[in-house]
Amino acid sequence: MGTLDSWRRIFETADRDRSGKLSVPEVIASIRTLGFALPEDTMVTMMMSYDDDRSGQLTYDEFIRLLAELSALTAQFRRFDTRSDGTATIRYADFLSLVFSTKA
Ligand SMILES: [Ca+2]
Repeated sequence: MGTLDSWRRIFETADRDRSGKLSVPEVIASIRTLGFALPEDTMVTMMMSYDDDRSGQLTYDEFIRLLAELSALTAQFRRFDTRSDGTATIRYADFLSLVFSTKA
């Protein structure tokens, strides 16, 4: 995932009702469209952690920060998911390094 332009396009595509914010179903549909195969409750948990004003919806900035961290964490996880089966064995120290390295 790359330029601000493409992120703007992803947001506008996700914002089906053109409200300027993304609801839970809009976020879930968008993340799935981007190729992340995640259970709904996982996506809701991720979404809520970026919903800074507790509005139940994500602004553009909140959504982009969520996508950036999701992409970064996924890339890090894949280094440990050596069989590409969605599971990994990871040492505690490596786990902490992984999580903290994506906080920008
Ligand atoms: Ca919307």
